[in-house]
Amino acid sequence: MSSPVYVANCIFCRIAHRKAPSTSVYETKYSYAFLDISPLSEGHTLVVPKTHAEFLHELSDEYLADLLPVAKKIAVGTKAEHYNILQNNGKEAHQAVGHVHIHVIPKPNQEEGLGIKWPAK
Ligand code: IU
Repeated sequence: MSSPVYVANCIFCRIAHRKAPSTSVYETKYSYAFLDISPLSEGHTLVVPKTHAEFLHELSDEYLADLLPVAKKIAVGTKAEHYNILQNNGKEAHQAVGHVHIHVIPKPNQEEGLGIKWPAK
């Protein structure tokens, strides 16, 4: 495993290294998943690599390879039948936070909701 890059003024570096608060959902050696502070739906989760990279193409394959399986695990854990997986790169693509992150956005049944219980098992 290559040494993780930690950028002290990056909020997602701080969250991934537990130096800023977040609601933890799941983690692996390479990735950290936490609830979005401004969720678009119940269970809206972000998956970030535990090393700093602003854009997807700047992230090493080692870290990149872990992100999608984690996003899948989160999506399955929500038990949502329908969901969005989103990942933005650059301001023109609506990236607001300059640290790679994958959005997992469950689409709950409007009547029943999801009743999500984190952390994911
Ligand atoms: P975007 O893909 O960069 O546009 O998404 C950034 C997301 O990060 C957005 O949904 C914010 O609500 C979320 N977020 C967060 O969960 N915690 C934070 O401290 C900050 C942003 I700053």
